[in-house]
Amino acid sequence: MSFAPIAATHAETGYELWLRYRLVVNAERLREYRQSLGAVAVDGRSPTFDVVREELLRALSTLLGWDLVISNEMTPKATLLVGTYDSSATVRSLIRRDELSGVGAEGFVIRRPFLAGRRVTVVAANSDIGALYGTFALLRALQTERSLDAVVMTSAPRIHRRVLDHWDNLDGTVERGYAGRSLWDWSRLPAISARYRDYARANASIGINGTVLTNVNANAKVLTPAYLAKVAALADVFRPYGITVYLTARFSAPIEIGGLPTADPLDSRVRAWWRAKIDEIYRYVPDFGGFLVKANSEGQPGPQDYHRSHADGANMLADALAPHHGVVMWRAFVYRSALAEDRVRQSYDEFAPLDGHFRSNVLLQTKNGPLDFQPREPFHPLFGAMPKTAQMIEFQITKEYLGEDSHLVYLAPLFGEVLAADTYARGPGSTVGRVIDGTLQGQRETGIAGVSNIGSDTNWTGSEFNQANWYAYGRLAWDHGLSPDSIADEWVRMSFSNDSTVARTIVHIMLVSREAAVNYMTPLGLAHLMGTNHHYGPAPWARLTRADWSPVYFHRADSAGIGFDRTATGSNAVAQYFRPVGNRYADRATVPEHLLLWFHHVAWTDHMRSGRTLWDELALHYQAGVDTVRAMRHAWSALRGKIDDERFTETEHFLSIQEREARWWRDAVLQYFATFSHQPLPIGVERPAHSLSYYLALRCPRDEHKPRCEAIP
Ligand code: GCV
Repeated sequence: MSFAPIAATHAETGYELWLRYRLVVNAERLREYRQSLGAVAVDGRSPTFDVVREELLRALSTLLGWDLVISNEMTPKATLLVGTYDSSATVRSLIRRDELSGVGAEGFVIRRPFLAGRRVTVVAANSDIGALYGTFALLRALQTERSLDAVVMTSAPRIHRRVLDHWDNLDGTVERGYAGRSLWDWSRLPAISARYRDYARANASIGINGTVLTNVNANAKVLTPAYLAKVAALADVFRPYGITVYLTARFSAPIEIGGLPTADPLDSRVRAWWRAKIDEIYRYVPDFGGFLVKANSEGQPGPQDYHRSHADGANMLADALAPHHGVVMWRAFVYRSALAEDRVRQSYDEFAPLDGHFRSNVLLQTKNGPLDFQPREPFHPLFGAMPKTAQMIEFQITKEYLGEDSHLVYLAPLFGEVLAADTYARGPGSTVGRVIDGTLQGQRETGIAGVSNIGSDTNWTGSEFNQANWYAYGRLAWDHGLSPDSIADEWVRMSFSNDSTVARTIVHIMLVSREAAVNYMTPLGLAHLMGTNHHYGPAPWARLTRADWSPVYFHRADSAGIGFDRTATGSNAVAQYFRPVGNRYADRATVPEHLLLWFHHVAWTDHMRSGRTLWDELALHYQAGVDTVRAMRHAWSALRGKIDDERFTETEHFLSIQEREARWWRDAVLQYFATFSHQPLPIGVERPAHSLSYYLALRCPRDEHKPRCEAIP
């Protein structure tokens, strides 16, 4: 062994993500790691074990500053061993069978037993992919400079399908441009770029095991042979990393590419067409995962076009996929333009009666809340309400409604809040997390989806801090009990530095950021005050022909008050929740104040729990949002010189945009609502810099790739 030269410092582009291996700084840890992990054996042969070797070589040679040699089987000198029960006799001799039996196909154990008088570190699993996940867990511990005593662990994912949904189009754009340009270079595929492998590495490192390559607003062309060859090339790259490929299925594909006159799911020609198409897909991709489908939603075709139900549509595809062990992820995001109704009721009303009608290989994929990825929503009432149906949750990692790239908003608190919410479906403790992981209602198929924020930007996600949301999604998909602060701490230490001041400062900024965004965008249960075509800046005055998409429809401000009455005197959406939850939401005395205006129309002068009037409380929340961003900016400025200039400057710039736009939100929304409330701003709220007419005239043009509004002075 010899010391490798320390890598010359180079500009930080963000490309390495959290797999940013650097020499361990803590001298005591470095000594411990060098003593204990200096000789490595990866005792197994397969493409996945090759990935384990490559990753260990890349990581340990840098973390330890070693010129490392990795042997392909156990040696007398090896102190770190990676293998499976089947691949390695040494694993079998050191790890009891029953220690592994509980971790399933993807879990792993890390142990530090004695072998011939020496302490060794063993990463063991039942499968090669489990060994890879264990390897990444060990590396995470080293990157965060934890003592080796703390790496002993037993870990298994709580949810089976942990999927990224790319809303990527075949022309290289991404739905509304949130994630920049698509990562998939369809014109060059099946030629493979190194980026695809790095994408797979990053996902495997956090346990993501599925990717839906294409937009839910689907294009049937992806199911044609020319595209299937490209899909197969990606699947080949992802396979050793345990990542399964899925596609979106356009329901009208039998007409568009199959030449049939109908796509009626009960028509025998249509069923035969899908069977043949699916058989063909499996010839290209033998381990294809299945389809994600958006049907009869926002203009997408679906079974209702033929007076068939969602179950008829999903089951038709499920039957054709079943012989290949594929699944259908059928989205529950539907709403009709029935103005008299409450849009947030519609998904439940349409799907709850279908419980028990879906095949066992259909997962109903439901957004976290009943509206559409708002900064805060109550959990979706379908969770727990369909005990005979496998239910997936869909989060949005990309920040469609949360300031896209330029606002720093760490989403783990949002994800965690929903997963920990108690549905009461089977009494107290019936959390959304337990519905999704199948333990509450006994589902065998389990899944979670995150709408990807990954594009072709060098730093993948458009901003450094958007990477944290990809990371946090993966970690929570693996274990929804993890805390947002521990995930943030890991991510910061891996991505930036183990310096405790740096870590503490950045973690703090991240942890306050989501509530800040709620406060300056939509506090106290307000929703969808964003401009209707760009979803970026404030437009509470916007009114569309499609009234159920309009801010005015959602906030219902009038001279008496503001908020959507969803109690029995209004749309009665509260009745969709299990009784203790519904009753709690229905009663002004018990509804959580952060959801107040979601469920109630409240007079401007009514008193809140603080003793303040609603108007004053609302105004102070907007001010608190601005103040928090200002404090985030201030905290960030103290990191100058403590982290690299590139990422310091990028974030400093974005935070300045965020502060300016938080003020824009506060001033535009409060001035608009003041035209109803006729109340002055309370003491403590800064006076708006511009008149309401200024904000009304501001244009936020829609740009396909990165929507941005005109700069606010
Ligand atoms: C993919 C919202 C978004 C749409 C998106 C849709 C969906 O309405 O604005 O861009 O379309 O959700 O989730 O299907």
